[in-house]
Amino acid sequence: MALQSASFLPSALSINKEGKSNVSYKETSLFGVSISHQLRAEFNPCQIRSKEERRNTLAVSVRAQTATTAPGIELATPEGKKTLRKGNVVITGASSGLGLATAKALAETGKWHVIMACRNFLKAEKAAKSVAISKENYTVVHLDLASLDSVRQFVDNFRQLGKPLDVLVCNAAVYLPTAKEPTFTAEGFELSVGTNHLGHFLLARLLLDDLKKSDYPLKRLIIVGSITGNTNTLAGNIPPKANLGDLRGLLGGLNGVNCSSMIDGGEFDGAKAYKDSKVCNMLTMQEFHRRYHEETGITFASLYPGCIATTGLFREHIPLFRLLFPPFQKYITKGYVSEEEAGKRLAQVVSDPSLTKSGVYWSWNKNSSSFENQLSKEASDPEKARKLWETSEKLVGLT
Ligand code: NDP
Ligand code: PMR
Repeated sequence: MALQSASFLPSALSINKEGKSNVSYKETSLFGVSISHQLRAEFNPCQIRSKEERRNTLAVSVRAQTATTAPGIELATPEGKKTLRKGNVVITGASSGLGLATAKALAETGKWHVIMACRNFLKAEKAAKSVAISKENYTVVHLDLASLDSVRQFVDNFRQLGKPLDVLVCNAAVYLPTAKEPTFTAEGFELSVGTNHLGHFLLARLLLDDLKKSDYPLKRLIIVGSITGNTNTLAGNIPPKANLGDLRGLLGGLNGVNCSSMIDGGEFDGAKAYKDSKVCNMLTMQEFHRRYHEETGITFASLYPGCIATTGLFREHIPLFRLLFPPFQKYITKGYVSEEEAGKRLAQVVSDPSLTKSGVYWSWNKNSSSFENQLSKEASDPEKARKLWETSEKLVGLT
C-alpha cells in the first residue's frame, strides 16, 4: 500500500522546533510550515480537583449506575432457543470521537452493553444521548486516566456493577502539540505518556483478572495505536518522529524535575510525547500477547482506524490546523475516515468473530477491508516491549 511504503521524508516537510524565549508565544508548525501563535491558557480541571471532589464525583457516578447481575453466557428465548448473552465492553474515552462512535456502533446492534469509562460524567451522558444510545445499552463510570487513584477506583466501581468484563478497549488519549512546557498527571508523569500509556497500562493489568474470569467466547483487550507512531510509514516520518531511545526518561519517572519528561530523555515536545505514547500502546499490546494469550485465550489487538481528522484529539492544535487538516487528509493524503466509519472499524475489532488472531495490529485498505499491518522496527521490538513493561510496572506501583 502506498501509505505504508518505506521511510520517506522530503526536506520541504521538515518541521522547525520551538523558539527559546517568549513565554506566551511558541513556534510550531502546520503541515511542515513553521508558524507562531499565541498559546492558550492552560486549564485542566482534572489536575486541580481535590481528592475530596474526585471522591464525590465517583460517588455520584456509582449511584447513577443500574446494578445488574451477571447473566449466564446463554439465555433462553421463549421458544426455548439458546442465544448468546449481551457482551460487556469497557471503552475508555467514550465521550467523544472514536470512542463514542464505537460505543454507538456496538450498542445499536443490541448485542453489547457499553461501559463508558470517562473523566467527565455529564459530558459522557450527553454524548450518549446525542448519538441516541438507548439507556439499557450503556453505563457511564468515572475514570480519569491521569490519576492512578482514579484508575484503581474505576476498577472497584466497575466490579461493583456485578457485570462480567468481556472486552476492554483502551481508546482515550490526549495530544498536546502546542504545549511549550510539559504538564503532569496526579502522580507527576508527563501528561501524554501518563494518560495514554501509564493510565491504560495499570487499567489493563488490573482488569486482566476480570477478562480471565469472563465466560464469553470472545474475550479481547484492544489498545488503539496509530500510524504516526510507526516510522515505517510516511505519516510516521513527519517530525518529530517517535523514538523511545533507551527509555532513560521513563526509567527516571518522566517528572521533568530530576529527569526528563520525555521517554528518551530528550527535551519536551508534546507532539513527540503523543507519538511515543502510541508506540508504548502498540508495544504493550504485543507484550500482553506474549505473556498471556496462550494461558488465557484472550485476543490482544491494536489498530490504526484511519485518520479521523475531525475529532477532539486536535482540540489543542491551532485553529488553522483544525481548519486545514480535514481537507488535507480527505483530498491530498486520502487517509481520512469519518468518525462513524472509524467507529465501525473499532467495533469490528471488538466483535467480529473472524478477527480472533491475537498480537495483530489491524488496519484497513481503501475498500475498508481489514488487514494485518506491519509495525515499525521499534514498535515491534520485543526487548523494548519487555523493558517498557517492567519499567511501567514499577511506575504504576505493580511491583
Ligand atoms: P477525542 O479527543 O475525540 O477522544 C479522546 C477521548 O479521550 C475523549 O473522550 C477524552 O475525554 C478522553 N480522555 C482524554 N484524557 C482522559 C483522561 N485523563 N481520562 C479519561 N479519558 C480521557 O480523540 P479521538 O477519538 O481521535 O482519539 C481516540 C483514540 O484514537 C486515541 O487513542 C487516538 O490516539 C487514536 N487515534 C486517533 C486518530 C485520529 O486521526 N483522530 C488516528 C489514530 C489513532 P473528554 O471527552 O472528557 O475530553
Ligand atoms: Mg499526517 C501520507 C499519509 C498521511 C497520513 C495517513 C497521515 C495521518 N498523515 C499523512 C501525511 C502527512 N501528514 C504529511 C505529508 C504531512 C506534512 C505536510 C503531515 C503532517 C501532519 C501533521 C502536522 N500530520 C499530522 C500532523 C498532526 O499534528 C497529526 C499528528 O501527528 O498527531 C500526532 C497528524 C496526523 N497525520 C495522520 C494522522 C492519523 C494524524 C493524527 C495522529 C494520530 O492520531 O496518531
